[in-house]
Amino acid sequence: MDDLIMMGPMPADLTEALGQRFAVARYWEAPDKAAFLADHANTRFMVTDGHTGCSARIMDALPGLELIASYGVGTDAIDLPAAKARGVAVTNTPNVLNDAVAELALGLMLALGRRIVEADRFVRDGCWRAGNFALTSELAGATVGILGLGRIGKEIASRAQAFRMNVVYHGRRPQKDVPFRYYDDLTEMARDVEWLVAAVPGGVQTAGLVDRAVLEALGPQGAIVNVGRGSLIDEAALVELLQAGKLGGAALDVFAAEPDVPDALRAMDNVVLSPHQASATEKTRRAMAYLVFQNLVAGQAGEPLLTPVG
Ligand code: NAP
Ligand code: 8YV
Repeated sequence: MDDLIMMGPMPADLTEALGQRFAVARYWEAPDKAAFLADHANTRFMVTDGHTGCSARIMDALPGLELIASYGVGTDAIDLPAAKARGVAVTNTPNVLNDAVAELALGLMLALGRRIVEADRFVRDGCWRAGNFALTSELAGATVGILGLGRIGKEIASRAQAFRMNVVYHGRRPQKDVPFRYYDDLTEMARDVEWLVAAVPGGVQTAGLVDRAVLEALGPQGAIVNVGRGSLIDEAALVELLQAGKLGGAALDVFAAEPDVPDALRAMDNVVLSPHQASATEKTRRAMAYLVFQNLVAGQAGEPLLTPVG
């Protein structure tokens, strides 16, 4: 049996399937990481996820490594240049999670705009008898700016259209055959929209893309939704502007230092918080697990990988 390093816990069905095909070694459980890596230096296969990734340092300790299969589409936690330089292939799980992530993005928008979380608390706490809940705002007729009109961004856009929203977008370049207005300047787009939904990858290139100027441009009537990565947003500026009433609201599935979420965000009613669960439905996680497995099987057999990165 080939060895396989599992960097962190994986779903039970994937763990079981991998266990039937590989001798699985569990990195996260090893008390002495250096000794673990030395013991498995010739391992050819690794499974990791979007949080744990794989650093160049770990790759250096595993000269036999051939394939890193990641359970997730975002690869910002994997040092891709290091993998390329060492001839290590990387796979991820694109497309199979688009629906689930787009659904959560719309769910967060509805929750924030219609104040669904607060309204639930209002009823549970017995406040209703004392008077009606505050008026809220609807999505229909509002403009949403998609930051990152990629696989997931496009699914968010089509759902926003179904809600009768006007869709615009920003990316590094305009796309052909897309019926939405393109903004080459993110701050300018933020000024023109009520909703800004971020669905771009994390990593150094996008760190702090949603900066103070973008959030200020969004303004007191605007709201930010983030299903991309926490690193995209200047979180300190976000907190400060929300507290000062200079930004209308935020609905966040991802955070700069998750699972730690700033107390200030947890204290605000105009903030909806979600524990990085956009892809976490039974159906989607099964499909992601299957793709990870298929990539590893292909790699083991020397066949073309199903979803190589780059
Ligand atoms: P994708 O198809 O590659 O789309 C990414 C989009 O971001 C592209 O349209 C790209 O457009 C744009 N983009 C990239 N760099 C940019 C930059 N510097 N400035 C502006 N736009 C930029 O990726 P995807 O499959 O939709 O996934 C997107 C991300 O969602 C993932 O990388 C991951 O971080 C996140 N995600 C989160 C969850 C969750 O659980 N919350 C689940 C899945 C994915 P241009 O190339 O035209 O710039
Ligand atoms: C997962 C994600 O939460 O695909 C991604 O990029 O962020 C999510 O689908 C993660 O990769 C699983 O750990």
